[in-house]
Amino acid sequence: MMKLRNLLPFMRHHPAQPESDNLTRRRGDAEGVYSIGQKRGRRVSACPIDSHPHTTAYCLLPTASHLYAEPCAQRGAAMILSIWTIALLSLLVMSFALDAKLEGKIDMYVRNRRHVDYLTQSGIAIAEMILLDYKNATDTQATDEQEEDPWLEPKLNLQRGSCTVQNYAVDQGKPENGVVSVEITSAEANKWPINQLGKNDTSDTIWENILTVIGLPMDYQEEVVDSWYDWRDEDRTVTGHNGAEDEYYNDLETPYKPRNGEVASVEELKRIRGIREHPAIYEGGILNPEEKNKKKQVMIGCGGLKEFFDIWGENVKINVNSATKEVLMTVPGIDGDEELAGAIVEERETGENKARTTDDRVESNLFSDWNDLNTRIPGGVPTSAEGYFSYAPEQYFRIRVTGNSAGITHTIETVASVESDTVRYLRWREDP
Ligand SMILES: [Ca+2]
Repeated sequence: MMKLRNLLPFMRHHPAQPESDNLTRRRGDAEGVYSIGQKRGRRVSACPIDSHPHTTAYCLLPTASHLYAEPCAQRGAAMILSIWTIALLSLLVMSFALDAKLEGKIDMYVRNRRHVDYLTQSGIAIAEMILLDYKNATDTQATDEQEEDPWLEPKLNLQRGSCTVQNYAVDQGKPENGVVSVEITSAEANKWPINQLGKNDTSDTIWENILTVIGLPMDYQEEVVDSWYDWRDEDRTVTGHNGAEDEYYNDLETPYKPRNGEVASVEELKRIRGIREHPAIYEGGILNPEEKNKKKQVMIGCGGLKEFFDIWGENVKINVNSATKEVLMTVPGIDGDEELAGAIVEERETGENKARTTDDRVESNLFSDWNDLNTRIPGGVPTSAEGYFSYAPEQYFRIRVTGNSAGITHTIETVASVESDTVRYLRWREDP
């Protein structure tokens, strides 16, 4: 406003004396149009009688408004300058307002984001609380006690192999302040621990069962298994006729070294001989897509090898209470018996053959031990399978925590090892 006031004097132009003596009306010009004389060495046209001046000329008309004969060009320029100034000031004010609004939004986002971070940290705390105590939870706890321990149900579920806490409001009773979800799954014994399957008879059986269950023809099997043994073992001696050590991998178009040790991820299987040429063995899908005759194409089922191996776990065991039917089929002793594996899955879900107690206690349908398993499955389970079963998760778990507040979501995915009273994180990823 100050600037605007400063400009006003310019808008009120002080006229100079019209240089009428220097102006002559040109004969023959259009009516009312005058010309400035030659004093300044140039001709400039002026406005018609009934219109306002709009050129750089002086007004020459003897009307009331022209009595002072103001220099119209100068007055117009001042007007334009003032309009521009007002516009610029307005823009400045608007930009300040926008900045303030933006900063407000950023502040709000940072606050909400921090809030969601705290929520996910609370989720991790909930996960740890469940992990450190799930083994102590018993299905004989009365329903009254269940109300006292809000985490009893997830603890009991975790004994089965996994549990979920959905949309838990950390600020009790106020979900509008944000919710957190926690998923915990056993990271061992749901699949075979790949690094423990070095060259031996048990590994031979498990590999054969897996390759048969996914539908890999016998012609391909030896190459895959022997190449795996060579990839895993520390020596450089080729196993059988179809194994692969340095010589094989050196001759590849892009050579690389075999691991000759423990793999860091199951995905490494894609690099070994026999599988690198046929990705479907790992991924599932058509083994030989180059075969145009569809009848001769071979389908690799059950999602391929990736669904049968994990890197976590020290024991060559499968959790009978949480593994999939397909994985149970690969246990030595079950040896691909789909009906038997199906019966195990059905019984652990329905508990149809489980002896019932008479009170209203929360009961699990899970198998508690070999005897329980063997007696509840019609016809029993082959004894040779006994040593390959576990009945509860032991040490490794995958945890996924998702916090959600004010439209902001934050996720933590981690693999944890639970040892007595400690949770140790082996992998930690945020917003994967
Ligand atoms: Ca080797």
